[in-house]
Amino acid sequence: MALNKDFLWGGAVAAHQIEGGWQEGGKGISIADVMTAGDNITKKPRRITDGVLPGENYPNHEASDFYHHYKEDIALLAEMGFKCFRTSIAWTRIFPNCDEEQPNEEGLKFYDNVFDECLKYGIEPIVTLSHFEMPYYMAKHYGGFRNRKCIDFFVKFATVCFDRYKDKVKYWMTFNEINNQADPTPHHLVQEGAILAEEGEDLEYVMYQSAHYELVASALAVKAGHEINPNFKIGCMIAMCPVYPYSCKPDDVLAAQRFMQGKYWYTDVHVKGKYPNWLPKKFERKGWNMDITNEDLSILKEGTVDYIAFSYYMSFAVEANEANPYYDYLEKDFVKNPHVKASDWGWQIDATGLRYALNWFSDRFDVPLMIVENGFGAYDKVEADGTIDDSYRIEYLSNHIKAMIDAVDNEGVNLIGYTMWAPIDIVSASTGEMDKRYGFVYVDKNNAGEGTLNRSKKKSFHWYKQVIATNGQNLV
Ligand code: BGP
Repeated sequence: MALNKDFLWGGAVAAHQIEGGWQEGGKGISIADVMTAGDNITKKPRRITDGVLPGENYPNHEASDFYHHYKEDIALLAEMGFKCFRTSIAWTRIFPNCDEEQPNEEGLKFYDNVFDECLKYGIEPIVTLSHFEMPYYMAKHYGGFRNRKCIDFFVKFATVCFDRYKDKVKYWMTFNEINNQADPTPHHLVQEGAILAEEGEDLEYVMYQSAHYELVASALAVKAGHEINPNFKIGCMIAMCPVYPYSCKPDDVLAAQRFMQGKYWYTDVHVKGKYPNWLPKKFERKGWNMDITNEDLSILKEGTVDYIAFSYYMSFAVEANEANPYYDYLEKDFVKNPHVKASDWGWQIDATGLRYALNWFSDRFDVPLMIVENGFGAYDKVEADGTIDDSYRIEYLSNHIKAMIDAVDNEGVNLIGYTMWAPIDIVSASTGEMDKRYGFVYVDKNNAGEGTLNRSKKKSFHWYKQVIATNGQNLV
């Protein structure tokens, strides 16, 4: 058997993409609640509005209504044999604005119910503390993580959760895909740092400064968590899209290496507790006066994570570009990789890249790894008899699981779990669409928000059930 018998098979979602109930149980407005729906066909992007405005379509307000369907949904996960279920705790259910003295009991109770329901079936809850759903109030009134004060708000939120669920949850992660902001577009900054970009700001500087505060907040949370329960496993969460050189031209190879540095330095800080050498050099070159104190540097050292959780969907390729002489990480320098196909959303499909990613982490960091997202967003068709043949999803997942098993079996990668994204159809984070589906379970709701919210099983539901039952041996 390549995989350990305790291997954590499961699936992953995020509160804002599945729960709905945006105003229930005393919940506050999160940054996801002010993001409108986009559309892949017309290429309409999501917009961030100044508060919740009348007449706009905010898909996360209802999402898949897990808030009212969680029992039914968790029963379906149990039917597939899930060993674990990754979700996030919506920060605004616990601290609706971020700066309240006391947490919101009704919000805490909701997650007690969800975790109890999982535990009833022997499903281990795995929890992300912050998954693109920071309080809107924090972004608006404090400037999000560009403000050092927000470290305290996060640590308080984390500590309340650790304390409350210390006997129910063992695996935690702090900030989802903290490194998505490597290319600091306003959209990325809002999702990762809850920063509303201001006119004329140097977004790159703002990103590095606020990412530093987030990393300090994460380290403080790790320390606090270990004090509350020494058995906790608290990880970071990294979006891993390996960057390949477009050719073997030395400058392309260097560009790819520098892009990997630009996208993955966050992992160094989380795991090794220190900045890689190239970063202080960059700050110097830019002439930035960074607020990084000696005390911060000690905190980073003391609050290193127990494991690396990462998402993997696709790989990128880059060509050296004279207009980018320092090889700063900018997504506009990416080129299409002619050797791989792409999804309808242009995400390059590359199972070998997952094996590469596992080896890349394994060579650099001596901590366990967990794949906490991997999946295939696609348009699904419901046949007249109600069945859904999503063989393309099975093909994507089985190729990736095969690559993952090869990395464990052949290269000895220390991998403890795999939670595919996302077992139940939910709102897409990047486009706000319902029709970009990942699930084994279909949710009857479309981009326009129409549908019964009824759940039904796709072909992949039965496939994943036997993948788990055979511990990954039977992938066909
Ligand atoms: C990751 C996010 C998830 C999820 C996933 C798929 O970046 O952590 O929240 O949404 O990507 O992306 P999308 O929903 O845009 O298809």
